[in-house]
Amino acid sequence: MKLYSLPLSPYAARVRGTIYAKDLAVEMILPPEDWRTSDAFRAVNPLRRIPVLVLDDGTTVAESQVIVEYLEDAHPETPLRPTTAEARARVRFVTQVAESYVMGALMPLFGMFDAKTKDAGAIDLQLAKLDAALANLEAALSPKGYAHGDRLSTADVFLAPLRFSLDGLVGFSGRKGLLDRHPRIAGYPDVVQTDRALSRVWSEMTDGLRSFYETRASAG
Ligand SMILES: N[C@@H](CCC(=O)N[C@@H](CS)C(=O)NCC(=O)O)C(=O)O
Repeated sequence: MKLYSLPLSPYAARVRGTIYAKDLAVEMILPPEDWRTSDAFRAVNPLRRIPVLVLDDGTTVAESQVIVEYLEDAHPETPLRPTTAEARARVRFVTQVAESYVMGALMPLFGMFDAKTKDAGAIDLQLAKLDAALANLEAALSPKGYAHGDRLSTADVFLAPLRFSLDGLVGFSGRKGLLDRHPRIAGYPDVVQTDRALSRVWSEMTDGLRSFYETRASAG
């Protein structure tokens, strides 16, 4: 298998976390330079988004949540879903809050803070939306340790890249108090550092962020 991946993409990072946790042999590949516009990449993923998993027979699987679920179905030997239906529902609830509400509020903020003319009112509204989403995520997390219970689950492979991106926003925007009301989310990097798969993803995203800033600096 091959994975079209970008080091800093929180979506690709979820899939890499799943692959590392399961010790799967997957070659990581960068998309072609013109992936956003090329017809060749559109043939790989009509949505023209990263990540995309390419199976050994050439079949492609796109969208990070779909890929994580596919890997879980196809490679259940190291399960990242708990065993009971109730526990699975709780894990899926964490991933749903993280994806639909937190990521939905977080990602536009990078563009808003990066804009030449910043709209302070719109930024404050979006930050309030993010804070409300973070409060919901905070309430959904286990009091300590992994996102759900005491072992790695699909919720963690979503949460670790999300948590990295939150640090990224703090660095990018200078809003240092972003996580003050959310101690479980704030402390989650300690859990990441104890886990082989999550810490590897965190380190790759750190390298990706460094390259991002270097490229920006050299572009002036
Ligand atoms: N819902 C998609 C989102 C993936 C996504 O938006 N990836 C970004 C890279 S981080 C992308 O491909 N953006 C398109 C672009 O930059 O043109 C998923 O979960 O895989």
